[in-house]
Amino acid sequence: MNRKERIAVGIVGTGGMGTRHADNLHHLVGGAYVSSVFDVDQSHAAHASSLCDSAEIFTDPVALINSPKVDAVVIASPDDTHANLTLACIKAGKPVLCEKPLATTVDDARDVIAAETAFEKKMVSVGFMRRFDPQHTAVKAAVTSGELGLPLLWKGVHRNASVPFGTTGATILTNSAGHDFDSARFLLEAEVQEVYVRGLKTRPELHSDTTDLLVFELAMSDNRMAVGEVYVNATYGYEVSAEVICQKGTAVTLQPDRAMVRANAHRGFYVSSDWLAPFEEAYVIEDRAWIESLLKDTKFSGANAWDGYVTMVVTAACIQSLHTGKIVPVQLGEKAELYQ
Ligand code: ISE
Repeated sequence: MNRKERIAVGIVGTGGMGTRHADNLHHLVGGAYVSSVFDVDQSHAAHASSLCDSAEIFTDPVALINSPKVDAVVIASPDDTHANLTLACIKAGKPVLCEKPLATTVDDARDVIAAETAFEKKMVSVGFMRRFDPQHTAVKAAVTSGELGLPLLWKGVHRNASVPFGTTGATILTNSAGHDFDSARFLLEAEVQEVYVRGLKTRPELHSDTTDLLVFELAMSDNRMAVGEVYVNATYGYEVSAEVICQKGTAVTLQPDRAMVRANAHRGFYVSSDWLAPFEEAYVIEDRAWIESLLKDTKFSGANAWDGYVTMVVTAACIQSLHTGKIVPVQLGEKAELYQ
């Protein structure tokens, strides 16, 4: 891509997440505008287009990717379409911000790594937005300051109000827990070596394949470890937190509470059910960082294809552990020069 003053972005998938990126990129990110949108549900695409000065509506995602009016692409379509669409972007020579997960199988993630390595330039960014969340980056700054001593343990909580009926443990590990695996790697600056996962169905009326409360343990490099709870039917609302326990102190994310509410003989804070709400700022910062990296042709500070691949390998090991009840080793294979 030649150096441009403004990047024309095409959005593939304009559900909640894609529309959020479209709105951010078109209105809140200098140096970018949304030129094109696609969604299988054309009414969603029309809505996103109306937010972005009538961006062109496509009926085929690959036609959008190949359009001369598109410089860079955001992929926010269903998870199992991510890898193929990312490959189409690499083939077209277009930088892509792919929502997590990069792929839903290790083989597909490996194909992306292989294609990008053959292209000999980093084209793929992955939307692990916690890396841009002010609470998470404040924890990272405290840990890397050295004041707390060596980091030892990451402890995470990830609760969703509810998920669609019948969501399996494997889907929860792929779609939700990937954020936690990436957060642990990011905050501890260590690699996952072994995983162990347990899970249960929290209500008898749920589908028999459902494992909606999961607990994982990760053994990590450099004598570090991680433990996390992922509970996707928590009912009361959406919450995420991460704490890093170090030799001499700990740092934990604070919830961005905006007001204390007094009502009904009670004093407290609202908890949103919407998972986009607590990370509103993180998504804007992420989109800005991505566009800046494209305008200046510099390294994106967020997750790359290698991080997306590693998360998928860890996820696959976790699915195996959940199903077998055993500790599963994580084997990443060789890291190509491009990602060193
Ligand atoms: C969703 O796709 C997200 O990315 C949210 O951050 C996560 O909490 C939720 O579980 C996922 O379904």
